[in-house]
Amino acid sequence: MTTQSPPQHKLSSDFIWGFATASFQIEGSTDVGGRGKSIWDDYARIPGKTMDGRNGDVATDSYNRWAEDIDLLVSYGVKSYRFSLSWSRIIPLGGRDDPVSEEGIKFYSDFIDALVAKGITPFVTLYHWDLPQALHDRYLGWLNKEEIVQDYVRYSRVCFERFGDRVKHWLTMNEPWCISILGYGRGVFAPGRSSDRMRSTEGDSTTEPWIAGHSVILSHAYAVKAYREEFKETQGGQIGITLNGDWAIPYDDSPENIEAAQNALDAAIGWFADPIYLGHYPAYMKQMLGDRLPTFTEEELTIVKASSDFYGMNTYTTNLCKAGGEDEFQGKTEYTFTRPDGTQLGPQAHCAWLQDYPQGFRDLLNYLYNVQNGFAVKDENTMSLEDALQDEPRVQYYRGVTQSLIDAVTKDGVDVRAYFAWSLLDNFEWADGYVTRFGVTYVDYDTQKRYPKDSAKFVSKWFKEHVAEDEIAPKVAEVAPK
Ligand code: GBH
Repeated sequence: MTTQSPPQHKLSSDFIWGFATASFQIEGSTDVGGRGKSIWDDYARIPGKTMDGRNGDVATDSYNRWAEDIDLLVSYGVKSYRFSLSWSRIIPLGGRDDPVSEEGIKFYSDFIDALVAKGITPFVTLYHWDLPQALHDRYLGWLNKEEIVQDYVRYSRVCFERFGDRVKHWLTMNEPWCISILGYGRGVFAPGRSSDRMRSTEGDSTTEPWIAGHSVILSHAYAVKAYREEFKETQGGQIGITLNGDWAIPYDDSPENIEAAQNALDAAIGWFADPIYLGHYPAYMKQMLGDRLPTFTEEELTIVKASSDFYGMNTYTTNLCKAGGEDEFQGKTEYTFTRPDGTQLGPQAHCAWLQDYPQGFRDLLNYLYNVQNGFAVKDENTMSLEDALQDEPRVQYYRGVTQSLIDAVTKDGVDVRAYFAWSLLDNFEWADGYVTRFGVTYVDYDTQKRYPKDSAKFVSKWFKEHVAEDEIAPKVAEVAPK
């Protein structure tokens, strides 16, 4: 019997797809199982920090309902699930000399076992923003390079030791730009430090974001070094990082706006991608920040360079870029969705920063690969359940994204290995509280009942149709004559 190679328009049979979540956004049960506090626990309780004044104490109750979440994943037919571990569940006080919580280990270990038993590949993020509060109290967390690198590497090592027999796909950090800029620059995410004294009593937005970012890069790189030296040979997994950034297009043809689009990419993506993949910070970052940009020693650079086995990218939208302004967090570039002729780039999401523009996804993919993204439907929080489940704008978003994905792979030859849609569930959307919903599954926060939306059906059907069957064991139906 001969096996047929998959049709040109399909993704290869080893293409990984699924949905993503993060520990603090779904688990709840923040004071259960010996968990220590994270920086989001109390931060979300401060009046004004979340849109609806609500916090992550319950979230989607996935600490108790994880078996139900796995049933959902099975019903969607996913190959993989991307989720994050809560550092303070595993090491309640976070530090390298602090005790490991066996209860925390058991929670994730049981969860991983259950995923694997269902044939779902765990894709594990070590850090998705929930720093142990004790590390912030002791030494200001990411602002203290010497301390945090050692504590992060020890935490990572515990995870490799305890879960690495079953977990073969590791992400060190989720979105260093968000950790640094939103936590230590704009001050809209925990720990909420900023020079803006309306927002925060502490912080210096002219230096701290880049100090924090530098610590994140080094922590990532030393954890990867530990994995490669101590675990990779026996466990055989892959490890990398997930950056975030949206595609940037010049507002018009003027040379300064063409340059602005490149500056925006350098300030959002190049800041982390260039050291990790090329071994240096982007020239524009040095030009913009001068000696406010920390420097790597020669030894550090050898560890940072090539410290990711793949390129992980979270991307949601595209910005039109105009030169000007003083916003260093965007590379002194102004973003807009309104074209010179007054039209909009695409349909508007619930959040101001997000419009649907699938061509930008394809263009970005032509640079990068291994991707996650998602869409928040406008006013989904206030509509009826019935209406929310018919989430046509999200379906349209994923229709565009999947078309761009397959075009990038089959027409442009981009080597994309995996795709995760954000998110499996509506969940605690950080500063937005529960107002903004990104899930393909609707969560009724009164009952915690889960309801698949049309977008879940769309995504799962699309990947089932567009990922080739395993060539080694083709299904009978495919080889039998009709
Ligand atoms: C993802 O980040 C997060 O990883 C995930 O936890 C979250 O639920 C999901 O987005 C949906 O938001 O206007 O200056 O505040 C996506 C990247 C970058 C998107 C920051 C929102 C807001 C910039 N995010 N951006 S600002």
